[in-house]
Amino acid sequence: MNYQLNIYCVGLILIIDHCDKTISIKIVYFGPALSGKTTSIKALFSHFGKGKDVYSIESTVNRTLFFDYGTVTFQNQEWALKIHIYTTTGQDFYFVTRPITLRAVDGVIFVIDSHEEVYDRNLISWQELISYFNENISNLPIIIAFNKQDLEDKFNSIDFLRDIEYSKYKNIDTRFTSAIKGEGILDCFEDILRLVLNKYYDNKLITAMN
Ligand SMILES: Nc1nc2c(ncn2[C@@H]2O[C@H](COP(=O)(O)OP(=O)(O)OP(=O)(O)O)[C@@H](O)[C@H]2O)c(=O)[nH]1
Ligand SMILES: [Mg+2]
Repeated sequence: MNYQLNIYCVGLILIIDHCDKTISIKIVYFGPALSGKTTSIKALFSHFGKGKDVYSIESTVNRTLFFDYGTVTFQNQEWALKIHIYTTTGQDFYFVTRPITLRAVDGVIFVIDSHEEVYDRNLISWQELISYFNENISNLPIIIAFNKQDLEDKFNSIDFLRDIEYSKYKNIDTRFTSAIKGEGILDCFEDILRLVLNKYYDNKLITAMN
């Protein structure tokens, strides 16, 4: 058994493996159908020169059936930080897969479709996301990525933040992205890592292990 320690923290899991000297965290891209989750993960992996390392379970028309998945590892002399990255499917036919993919998540990038015609789909998807966490949602690290910024007919991000009562959430931030152009994707990823790691640092869970 490799894992010497699992830390359970308001429904979230950070796994520190002292044998392998690896810290593993899990990030999930969540959001409504066709908002750009798969495009975002692919753009992220392209940034790291790992474009071929995203594994997708998808239909013949390139819609995500279950999830996309890939890992990125950052290594210093002693420790490795291994980040497991998933996307959920936006298709409601397969919605039962979404809570499964979200299990033990450390941080969520909520990918918004900024096209004004689909505003409500984003709200419904947000409501679904928070329904999986109950009261623990207010501490969950979340980056809201207003994707498709290259479109002309976008809704106002402020309206969305007002409608979800953004100020209720403690570990949240926003970004503007255009996944199709690869813009803002790396910033989004850095931001979610910062929120996740700060959270554990604040709880003194990381230093307590040394
Ligand atoms: N204009 C524009 N189109 C985008 C952007 N990101 C994604 N798309 C397009 O939106 C469509 C859906 O993109 P996907 O990445 O498959 O979306 P998804 O959220 O993974 O979709 P599902 O997994 O089926 O829910 C594709 O045609 C993409 O090319 C963007 O930033 N701008
Ligand atoms: Mg997809």
